[in-house]
Amino acid sequence: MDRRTALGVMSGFAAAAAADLREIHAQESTPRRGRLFKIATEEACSIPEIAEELRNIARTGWDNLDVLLIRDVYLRPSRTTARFLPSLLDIGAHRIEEMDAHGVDMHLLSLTAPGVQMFDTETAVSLAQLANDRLAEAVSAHPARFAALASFAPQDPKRAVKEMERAIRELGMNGFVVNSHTNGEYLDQPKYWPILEAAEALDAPIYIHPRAPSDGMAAPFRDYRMEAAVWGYGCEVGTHVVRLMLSGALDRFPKLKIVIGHMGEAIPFWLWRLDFMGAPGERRPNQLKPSEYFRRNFAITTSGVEDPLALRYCIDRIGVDSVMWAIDYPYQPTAPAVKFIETAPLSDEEREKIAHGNAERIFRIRVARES
Ligand code: 1DF
Ligand code: MN
Repeated sequence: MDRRTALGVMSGFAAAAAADLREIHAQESTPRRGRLFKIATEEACSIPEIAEELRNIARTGWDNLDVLLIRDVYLRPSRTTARFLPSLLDIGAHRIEEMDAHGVDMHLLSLTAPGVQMFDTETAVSLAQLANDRLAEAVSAHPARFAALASFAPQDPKRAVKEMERAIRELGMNGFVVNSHTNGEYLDQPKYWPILEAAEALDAPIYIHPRAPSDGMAAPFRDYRMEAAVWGYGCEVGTHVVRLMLSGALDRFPKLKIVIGHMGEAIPFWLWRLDFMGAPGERRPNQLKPSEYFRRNFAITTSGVEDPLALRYCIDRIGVDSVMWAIDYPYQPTAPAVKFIETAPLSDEEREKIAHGNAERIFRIRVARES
């Protein structure tokens, strides 16, 4: 019996004394009573066929920043990266054991960065389909534990739309993942609008997940491994989001929902200045203020930012209904992410929304809670 049911049953007793009610309210304001249901929303996985293609890319001399991490994970794993590939490839028993060990109810799975976006068009189209089929299989094998985002190949927007429709309508997937730029291009460009239009029409969110900065802004990120999660990923996705807002692309797709990780990739912190400098005017086509797009079209996840001050700031800035919990498995450890959502200074209502309620609504995840 979960807490809500328990309270419901209790409130049915006409004789419930005022003292008992005070007791219940006192419990409500303490951080934890019943178990917190948790849906982690940026959880990476892969399939052997894609790992093999990435290994091929790692063997080339391609001077692209993503190749650095691809080499570390797929070709020459180090002590710190060795566990990534086996964890990514497991979309079954071992992952669920790990979830159980930490009290994580569900993973919203997504194909790990850079997805299919570094492949030639034909390879990208067919591997996106294959990955979607495999993820859908994993979900139907464990519907209480997994939900999944679909991949598509932005390299071919027309076939991307076809795959997006198949993924939602036939495979029942929960939205899409795109790993930021594709060959240095961003989704605000009109050639990609069919993708934005399809996501809006399907009422399915696009998760813009990081990859390393595109070639055009790569140079300062080439030292100290700055291209990766330490700084480059956030600059890349933050830039993508600012482009979407200032281009006015979102004026055409007012209902489009975009999700970004890492506590909003610093965008919430920038909203005041973005509004001051980027308000509608003569310089650019946006009809709304950046903060208006951000509140209307975006939601964020906590993936890998376990900072209670940043969390409180984001809730106050963009509203608690737009914040979701994530681990970023297997790149980030599960235990601290769980501890964070269970102990962060939040009201009960905020905690329930961030831990699972918002994800259920935004990604249309149907949960099978055991009682
Ligand atoms: C890393 C981080 C790798 C994230 C990821 O996928 C990733 C990393 C290749 O630190 O190596 O998704 N992340 O989202 O922060
Ligand atoms: Mn990630």
